[in-house]
Formats: sequence, C-alpha cells, structure tokens
Amino acid sequence: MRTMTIRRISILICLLSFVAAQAQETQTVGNKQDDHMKWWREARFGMFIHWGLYSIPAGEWKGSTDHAEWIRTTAQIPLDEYNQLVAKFNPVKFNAEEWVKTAKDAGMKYMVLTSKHHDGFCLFDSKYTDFDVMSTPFSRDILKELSDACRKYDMRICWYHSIMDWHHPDYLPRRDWETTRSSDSADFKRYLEYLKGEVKEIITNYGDISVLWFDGEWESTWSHEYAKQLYDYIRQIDPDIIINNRIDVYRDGMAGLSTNEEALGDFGTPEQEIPENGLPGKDWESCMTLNDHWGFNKFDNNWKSNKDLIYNLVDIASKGGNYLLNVGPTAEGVIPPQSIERLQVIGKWMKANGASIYGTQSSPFKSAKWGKCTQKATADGTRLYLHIFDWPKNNKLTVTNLINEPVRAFILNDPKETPLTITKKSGGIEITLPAVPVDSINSVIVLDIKGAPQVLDTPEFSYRYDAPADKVEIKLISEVKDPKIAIYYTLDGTAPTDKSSILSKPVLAKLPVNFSAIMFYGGRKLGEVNQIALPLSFGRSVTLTNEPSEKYKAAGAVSLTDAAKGSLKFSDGKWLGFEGKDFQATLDFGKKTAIHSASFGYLVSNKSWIFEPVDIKIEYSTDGKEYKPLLSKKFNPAMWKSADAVKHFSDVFPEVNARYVRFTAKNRGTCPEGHPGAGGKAWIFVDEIEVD
Ligand code: H79
Repeated sequence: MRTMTIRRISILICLLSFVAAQAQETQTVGNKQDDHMKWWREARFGMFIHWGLYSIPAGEWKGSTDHAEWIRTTAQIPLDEYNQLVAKFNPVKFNAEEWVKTAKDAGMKYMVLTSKHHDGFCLFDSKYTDFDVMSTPFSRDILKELSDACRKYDMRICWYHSIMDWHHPDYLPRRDWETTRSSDSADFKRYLEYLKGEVKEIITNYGDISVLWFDGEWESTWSHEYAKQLYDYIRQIDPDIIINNRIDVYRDGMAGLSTNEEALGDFGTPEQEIPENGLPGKDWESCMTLNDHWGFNKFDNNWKSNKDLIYNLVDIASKGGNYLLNVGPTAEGVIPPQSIERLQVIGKWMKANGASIYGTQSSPFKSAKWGKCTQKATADGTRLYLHIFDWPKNNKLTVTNLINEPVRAFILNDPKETPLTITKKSGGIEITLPAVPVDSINSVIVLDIKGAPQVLDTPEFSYRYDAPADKVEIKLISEVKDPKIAIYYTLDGTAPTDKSSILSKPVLAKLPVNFSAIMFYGGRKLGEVNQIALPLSFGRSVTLTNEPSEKYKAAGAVSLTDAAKGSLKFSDGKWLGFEGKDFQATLDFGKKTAIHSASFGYLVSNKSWIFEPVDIKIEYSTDGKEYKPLLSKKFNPAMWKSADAVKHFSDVFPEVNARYVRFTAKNRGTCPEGHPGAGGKAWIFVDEIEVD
C-alpha cells in the first residue's frame, strides 16, 4: 500500500478552525524590542537606491551589456582599472531634494541608499579611506545632502552598507580571478575594525538614521561572532536603529529569512521575491527592482508594469511585509524617467488608497479568489480593505469564508462614503459594486465588520491510493470539531449541496476520482467548492529506466503519479531532473485497463539549462515486452529560447486495453550553440504522467 509522503501532506496543511484576528497577533510577536519597529511596520513602502561608481559604465564593459553594480566582478575588472572611475564620478545633476520628493510623491516613507556597495566605494566622506566621494571631481558628501533633504521633507533615511568589499586590502577572500592582488598581508580582523569605524561614521555623522541594511554577508570569512561584535557595537551607539538580518550569517538564500534562533537582526530580507504565504510572526521586507538590475543599466528596458508594481505592493502588505522598491540613478545623478513615471502612478494610487496600506495588518484570509485583503482594527470591530484587481463581471463581489456580521461597505476612494448594498447570501457576503471599476488597476472596497475577523478556511483533504482495495481514500486533514460545520460532497462531478452525502468519515472512491465538497456553517453555505480530480493513473506503480540526478529526484518515481505537480520553481522538490540523460518511466496498472488519453508534464527553464525534450513518446503494452505507439511529439531543437514554463503534452487516442504505459522523453544531451552553457550537459525536468 502506498501513501502520500509526509512532505506532500504538509503542503496541504489545513486548519479547519477559526483563524481569529491572526494578523493582529502576527505583528506583535517575535521581536525583543518591539517599540523601535513601530514606524517601520506602519510605513510599508520604501525606496532603495543603488548608486555608485558602477553607474558610470551603466552596465556595459568591453561589449558585454548585462552588468550593473556587480560589474567589477562580473566583467572581472582589475582594481587599478576600476579605480579610474573615481576620477570620472561627477553627477552634476544630482539634487537630493528632487530624489526625496520623488520618493515622497510615490508614497514611500523611507529611503535606503548604498553608502557602500560590494565594490567598496563610499558615497560619503570617510576618514578611513580615500576610496570615497571626496576623492572624486564631485567632492560632495552624498549622505549628508540626502539625509539633510530627508529631514526637510519628513522622510526617514537609511543606509545600505556592504560587508563584502572587493577593494579593501584586508577584506578576504579575493575573487578567484584576481591573481595579481596578493592577500599575504591581509588581516580580516583589521577589516572588521574598518567596517565598524565606517558604520559609526554613517550612523553618527548624519543625524537620526532609521535602518542599517547590510548585505554581502555570505562569504566564508564572515561569521556569527563577527556579526555579534558589529551588532553590539551598533546597539551601544544607537539602541533603536533597525538592523536587517543580513548582518548575520543565517539567511536562507533569496527567500531571505533567518534560519537560526540566535540570528541577529530585526527583519527578514526576501530579494526579488514575495513569500508565498507571508511569514507569520516575522517582520520582513521584500526588496525588488523596477527592471532587471539594481544599479543603472542603460540597456535594460524590461520595466515592470504599473499594475504589477501596485499588485506587488498590495500583495506584500496583505502578507504583513514591507516593499522596498529600487531605483538606479545614472552617473549624472538622475533617476531614470521610466522609473519616475512608474513611481508617479503608484503615488497617485497611494494618495487615494494609502489608508489600505499604511499601518494595516495582514489578510485574515488564507487566500481569496476576488483579490487581496488588508485590515485595521476599529473601535468596535475591524475594517477590511478588499483590493479588487479584476472587477467581477456581474458587479457582485462575494466575500466567502467570513463569519462576522457585516456593518457597511463603501469605496475607499469615495469621499462621501456612499454605502454599497450588502446582502448576506448563501456562500458569503455579497457586495453590489458600481458597474465600472473606480480605479483602472486596483479599486479598494472598505468592508466594516463586527469584532475581530473570524475566517473559516475552506476544508482541505489528503488522499492516497490503496492498491489492494484499488480505491482512493480521501479524508479531511484536520477534524471538524465545531457542531455548526457540515461538509457535503459528491463523486460524480455535480455541485454539492446540503442534500448531497454528508462527510462523516473518509471517503473511498474508485479511480478516476471526481470529488467535490462544500462547507456549511449553521445551515448556511460558506466558502467555495473544493474539488479533487484524480486520473486513472493516480498512485499507480512506476519504474524508471534511468535514475534522476541525486539533486533533483523528488520522492523518486512515486512523485510522477502523486497528483502534486512541479511549479515554475525547478527546486520545489517535485521535479525529477535528468542531466544529459533521457527519461523513461513505465506505469503498471496491475491488470489490463481501458485507456484513452495520456499527459506528460515537463519544465522549460533554459536559463537554468532545462530544455524541452527532443521528442516525447507514449506507448502501451499488455505483456510488458512488446510496446505499441499511442502518442508522440517531436520538438524543434532550434527553438530553445522560450520563456520559463510548466508544459504538458497531452492528447487522446482511440480506446485500448493496456496493462503498461511507457513514457519516453529524449534529452537533447548538450546545451545548444548560442546558449551560455553551450557544450555542457542539458537537463530535462519531468513531473506527473497521467493516463485516463
Ligand atoms: O544590492 C543588490 C545586489 O547587488 C545584492 N543584493 C541586492 C539588494 C546581491 N548580491 N548578490 N546577489 C544579490 C545575488 C547573490 C546570490 C548568492 Fe547567495 C550569493 C548566491 C550564493 C551566494 C545569497 C546567499 C543567496 C544565497 C546565498
């Protein structure tokens, strides 16, 4: 008998319980000195600024054009040559007040400037190095001008300061390609003193500094002990300054959270990503670019749309985080016009809808089909902000899963607060909206309710194939304890009602499965239909001809028929990855079975060297020896420059009786010409074979 793996089940974590005012708790748990985080939690939106010597080459070096703030390393520029940029740094158009006004107009509450990036160049007057702005023709202290301007406009100012330093002689390690920079007399302890000296300068010479944002902490030379020394040193100077978690060594990659109890730092730092489900009990900030680079790159035109940017801001707020959005000014000191245009659109939206972002708490809903939610406690209840990106076609917005008594609803951007009609319906609270959205990107509806939100999550189920019985067992992941809750289900694809079968014990069903369930609360439908469709092949035994790579083997062959499909993230633990090798899997029904369709899932992510197979073949057999063709497809191997995608090859065929179905996907073997990995091994990633 096969059961689903623990990992799979944990993905289906479900709590059929009240998640009352979950967010209110979230915000007060976890940090020792909570008071100093108060302004930061309310601010929600800040500006990141990546600016330095690297802005001069603007992404280009000897013909290659994909560089930015990492250019010294990505283009392997010798130190002497890089140092020549100092004589060229003269941003005559720099105007600190303009920058601050740009941030302010966008609705941002704080600014984080790179006082020093990995290249080691300091944008301020440091007495510890000449590799600073005072050695340039410009010779004006940028930190001074920006912090003065911030104070004038009531904007908080923060510094990004890199721990990694490719310039300082005492910093170790050297880059592997830096063969002429000896490290013989380098002393990392001395570097720590240098770093401390500079940190003291930047937090004492420019008035009140709100955040210290460290980065470049991942090299082997940095340690928790050093982090602690630096941390204690800062705290003794300024007990209230907020410090990010990259001061310490426990960050879990780009996801940005600390993985150790003793990790120092006030907040987690996801980079270029938004956590899927928020991070309950943690303070965090997602930093993201407006295009694809942090520092200015004049070739990068891949600007995010206004809709995506506002969506990200709302998505992050609805999960209880902050959004740190980056600009990369030019060598002249100008924020690119494409950035300004976008910040203005966000600013206009924030001016009308800022109340739904600032000082709000995360959504009480686990997920909602209609959009995103933020909330604030009121004197006698809760104000929910419903963010609608896709206007409902019939102008009726149904808020499901919410038990509370609604009080009133209106459009946030309506100064008269004209009440919208609320109807308590089976299924949820229905709000009648105007015929057209008030905002072309995201209209915010206020819904006031009595008390703290009481949300009843849609029930979730686990399921497994029971081979001896040849049946699937479907059961609730957690028990229903509240007598007001009843769950009804069907097995024939029809919509369940309170006249359908009531769920009181695990359901046994024959494959293929078409299970639908609905929850009633106190005789009223609440929430959405939960559907589980499983193909005839679900849970069947599969054998592999070639083993997948050790690194990407999911739970082995069973992952191919477990109905949990791999996502765009190739490292999600669901994909089987084959390096240079072909994929072949044979599914065994145990006895002759009538089938008429098949599907094969694979990933395309050519930047990660994962390509479409050269061809896919699906065959069947009654004896496991002789195979006859069912479906096949050839791909044009010249067409590999496609966007990342999860793909399915599927088709139907005239019914046959098969005991075995064999899936073969041929690997192209090596990365094609023109690919960065040309000549190296190509990968194919596969997950989920389905037969019906
Ligand atoms: O300043 C911007 C970038 O220049 C900087 N962070 C943002 C805010 C940055 N530096 N490196 N990176 C971004 C990407 C580096 C990723 C890796 Fe690692 C470093 C991969 C392995 C070491 C970080 C630490 C992710 C995994 C471990």
